[in-house]
Amino acid sequence: MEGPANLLRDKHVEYIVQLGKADNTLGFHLTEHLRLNGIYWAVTCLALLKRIDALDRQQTIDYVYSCWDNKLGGFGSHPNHDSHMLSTLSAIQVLAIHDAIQESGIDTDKVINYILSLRPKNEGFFTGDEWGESDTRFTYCAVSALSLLGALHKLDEKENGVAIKDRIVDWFKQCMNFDGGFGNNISAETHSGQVFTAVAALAILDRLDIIDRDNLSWWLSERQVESGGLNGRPQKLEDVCYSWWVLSGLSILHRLHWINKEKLMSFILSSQDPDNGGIADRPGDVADVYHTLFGVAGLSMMGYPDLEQVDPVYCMPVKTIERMHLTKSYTLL
Ligand code: GRG
Repeated sequence: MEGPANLLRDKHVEYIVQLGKADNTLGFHLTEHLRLNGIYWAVTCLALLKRIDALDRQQTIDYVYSCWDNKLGGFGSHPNHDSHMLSTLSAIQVLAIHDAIQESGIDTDKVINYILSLRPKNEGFFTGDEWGESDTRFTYCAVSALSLLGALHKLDEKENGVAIKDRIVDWFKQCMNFDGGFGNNISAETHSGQVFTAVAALAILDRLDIIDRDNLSWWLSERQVESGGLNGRPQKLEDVCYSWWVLSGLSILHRLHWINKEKLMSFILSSQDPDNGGIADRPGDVADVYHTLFGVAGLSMMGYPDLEQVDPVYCMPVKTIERMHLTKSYTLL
């Protein structure tokens, strides 16, 4: 495979920093709805590259605060955008990485209540916003954000005699397929992105017992194709982002060694842009910050030298999760 043999750290840092400065481009304005997610991908990636200082800490915290709706309690992806579960988790993650949840000035009780308000009565799933779409992604976001906010005990509360936590576990059980994996809803096809959300949420809830580890890990390890890259489901193209969605699940299930690490590392490194920095979905494509984070996070899980270790449950630096005393069981290479 052609392409750089080593991680182009400085190029990736420069690439991420210049993204924040390109605010006079059409692309910048067209991606407002993803801005807070983008900041989470950028900050986490810089932290894993040990260069978190490349983006100004105070400016980042102020921007996150400006996305907070102090009436509703959630975060939109940009100031004056509607609150959403995805941007709310990204906001909390960025603040947590900067150890700034308290310092930011947000009222965490309001955020917790916003998240809890997105679970329909007597259900075990959370919606993305008030319009009611359900997806395992949003349930993971709720569980992860509540845990980062120290509010997981809220899920012990009972509703009609059943603890909310048990309803969530039961819902994931219903989303489980014959191959051991999970789709985005009940009866939906297994997809490795959704597998991450289920495995990581169940890890946070200490309920991995409902998973058949060998069956699911077999399905996950079958995602590696000839090029060394991983796909998200059978018969699909390989993509660098699955280096995160697949490896995180294998790591939490203690089966990370079921992947050919050398071939996957080489696939990720070949997907770097040697001129302008950043990592693309596959070699020769255009780089973006999403694939840059998940490529670097994959390398970190596989023990690439001189990277911060990434926590496979939260997709945040291990040292942040250890500081918050939230570490779960997993293996890294
Ligand atoms: C904190 C890491 C983190 C995540 C928050 C947003 C979220 C929770 C999880 C997303 C999980 C997910 C569904 C990831 C997959 C995204 C993806 C690349 C989807 C592509 O789907 P298709 O059908 O592509 O377009 P394939 O590769 O299947 O052809």
